[in-house]
Amino acid sequence: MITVYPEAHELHRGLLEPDGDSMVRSAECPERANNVVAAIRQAGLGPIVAPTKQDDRRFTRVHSPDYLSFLGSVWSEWRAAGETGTNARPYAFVGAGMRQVAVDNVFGRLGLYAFDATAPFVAGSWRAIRSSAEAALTAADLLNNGERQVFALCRPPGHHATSDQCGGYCYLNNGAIAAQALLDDGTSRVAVLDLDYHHGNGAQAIFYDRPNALTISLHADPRHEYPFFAGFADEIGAGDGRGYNLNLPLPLGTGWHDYERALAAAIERILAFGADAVVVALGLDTYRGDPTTHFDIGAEDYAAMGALVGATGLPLLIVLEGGYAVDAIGANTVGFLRALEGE
Ligand code: OKP
Ligand code: ZN
Repeated sequence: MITVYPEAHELHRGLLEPDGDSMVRSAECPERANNVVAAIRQAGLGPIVAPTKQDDRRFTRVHSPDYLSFLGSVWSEWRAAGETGTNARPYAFVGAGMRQVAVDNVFGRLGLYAFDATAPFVAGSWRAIRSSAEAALTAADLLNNGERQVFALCRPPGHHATSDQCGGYCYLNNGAIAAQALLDDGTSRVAVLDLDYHHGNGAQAIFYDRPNALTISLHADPRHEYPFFAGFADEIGAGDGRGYNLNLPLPLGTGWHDYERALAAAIERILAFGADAVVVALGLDTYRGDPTTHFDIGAEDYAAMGALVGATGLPLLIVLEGGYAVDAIGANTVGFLRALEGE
């Protein structure tokens, strides 16, 4: 299997997040991707290639042009405003009854284009964000050229990003951008299967009214977990897309036995839909050793998970999402990927 690895991810470093009364190093750190690529190399999984440069127009198939331009300029706007902090981050958001309006102040712009405070920008963020999405697009092109399974080792992750907002460590929605590229280049029906611990609200929102993109997410119940305000079972799609979004919220503490049943139901739906390709948003934060989450999936279960997904026999584009047990993320990713091929 080919891995597309955006080494520019390392420029997105020194991220901070709130913890109690302090700001601490973010769980979303460069070591995550470094450990995954090292494990893939060590396992001899296949070639590791760099992403190819991509045109903005492939991003604006999914994201608004003004949001894309914000991502590219926010760091210089931050510096031009005289801000000296290493992390540009909003403190104000558009609340109910307020106006979603373009303003000039950089904090206003940060608040307009973010739905939470966990997607900060540092000096090198934009190059990393772009490169991560380019990895997903390169993987889509490889799939279009006849590869059956391709892994986009994306960092930063993407599945929380909507058409015009960042949040939850995500900026460009790598998986949705790849899914749209597949549709644009000849795939009739694409499924996005989100296996991250957290709900894939981004692809859900982006494809909510579309019947040619089936979005499915298995995740911790939003009544107890981030992102809290999306991911409930009654979100089924709207308009022409009604029936083409499936949320499978699971209780905290869910182990492989129950996860497997939900995954089997998801796969059944994908096959009934008649998907021509599947984008898998692979989060390794379902792991029981993950310091930030509360599922009970063991290291050995990732092979079973990969085998189930691989048994669809469909072309697969896997994008990396979360996973914060830094020492285990490499082995767990390789366990999943290896099993996909039926090894
Ligand atoms: C991203 B992905 C602050 C914790 C913030 C944000 C969770 C983002 C998950 N102390 N947690 O889906 O893995
Ligand atoms: Zn997650």
